[in-house]
Amino acid sequence: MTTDTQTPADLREARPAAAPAAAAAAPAPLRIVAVDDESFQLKLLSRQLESQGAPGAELFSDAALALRRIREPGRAPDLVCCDLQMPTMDGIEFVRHLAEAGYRGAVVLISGEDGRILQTAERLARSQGLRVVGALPKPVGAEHLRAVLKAARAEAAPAVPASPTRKAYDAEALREALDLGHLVSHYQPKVELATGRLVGVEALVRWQHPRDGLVFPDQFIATAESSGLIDELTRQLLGGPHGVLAQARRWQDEGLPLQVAVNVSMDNLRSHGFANFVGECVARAGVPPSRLVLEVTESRLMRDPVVALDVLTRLRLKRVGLSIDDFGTGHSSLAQLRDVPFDELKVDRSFVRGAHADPALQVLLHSTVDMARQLGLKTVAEGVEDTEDLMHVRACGCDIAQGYRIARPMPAAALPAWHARWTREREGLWGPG
Ligand code: G
Ligand code: G
Ligand code: MN
Repeated sequence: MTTDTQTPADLREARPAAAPAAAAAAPAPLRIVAVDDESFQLKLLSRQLESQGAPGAELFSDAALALRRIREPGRAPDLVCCDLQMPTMDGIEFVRHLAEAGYRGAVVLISGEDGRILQTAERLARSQGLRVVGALPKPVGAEHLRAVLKAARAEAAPAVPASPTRKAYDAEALREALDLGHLVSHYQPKVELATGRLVGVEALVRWQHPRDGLVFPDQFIATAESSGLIDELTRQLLGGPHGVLAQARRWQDEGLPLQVAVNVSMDNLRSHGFANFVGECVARAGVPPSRLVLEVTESRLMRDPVVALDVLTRLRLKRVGLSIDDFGTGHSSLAQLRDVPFDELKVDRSFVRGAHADPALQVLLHSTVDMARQLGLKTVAEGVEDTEDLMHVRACGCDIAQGYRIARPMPAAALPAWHARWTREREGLWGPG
């Protein structure tokens, strides 16, 4: 019915904002600004850049002067390299000013400090919207620098205008979408790390907007919560004729008994009726209750923790799975683990991505998995984006993995073709069997 049914699933899930910049035809010379209080280091860096095909960097030993240069209208550089340890204005402060100035180019952080500081600085810069293409320890290696320049060139290439269709939708539009059945679930596979086998999916809501195309939940879930529509949204997605449980039943009939996970909002847990509703839906679908997992994030302050706890505990008594989502981000706290009878823990993707190369993340991941095991919880690593991370979460003893390396969320109809491809790929990664 809608126009995007012809679009391949993978393209549909490639969000506008995440679309990679088109490859530049002929690489234009990069305009580079480098900042370091030590002039020797500056010259060294400048020479290294030159030998990597990026000559003519403008060098500043004073961060304030560099900022003034960067702010010059119409002359923004493509790449800013900055040292963290500087006496008058340190790199953290410099980066904050860069973000405030609306600088849109690439950033490279350089430091002789220990790796944790560099990584924290990198996260800090990213969280302010800067495009960090590298964080390099001193002395800067040629290999590192080459990779960083490549990334900076990709960033500098004429980009697709950022996220053309991002906007927030009001309650009225959402109400209509619910009535018209425009909200659908896409499904992201979850694979068992011991074998690589597909064991479940997470349902993620999408709005098939007749005019704007595929709209993602960050553009309407908050509205659904604040306008009281979240209950109806969840009920429709879970128990509706095209809902997640009906789909679980279809998979079961096809010999694929997949566990289905559904995200619930704290607002769903404010009425005692929710546990009964879920119980009825599961019974009507004709799947065992343990086939369903509800993922809970404490996205807002629990308004009535007693009711939420009552609902969650009754769901567990009915054998519905409960998962603590985005674990480690502060929304999900140890107190919740203490109080709620969860049986699955989803490690937030910020502890997963790049963990194979980050000793601090490794410690956090290992100890989270260890704690979960002692509490009898399964662990799911979210946000597994590359093979290194996949192998790393497997080595860490996580039970299940989910992420773009395995598959992006997709319509149910696309799952069989993906599954066939994955079965072949799995042999390569896990061996036959
Ligand atoms: O792909 P992604 O953009 O789907 O999801 C973004 C966020 O939206 C995630 O944090 C996810 O938990 C949340 N989300 C996705 N689907 C639903 C849903 O059906 N209900 C609720 N409450 N949140 C959802
Ligand atoms: O908060 P929750 O865990 O429900 O959110 C799931 C979100 O994570 C969805 O928006 C989903 O599209 C997204 N997601 C799934 N896999 C990956 C991944 O490998 N990398 C990133 N960056 N996001 C992912
Ligand atoms: Mn989730």
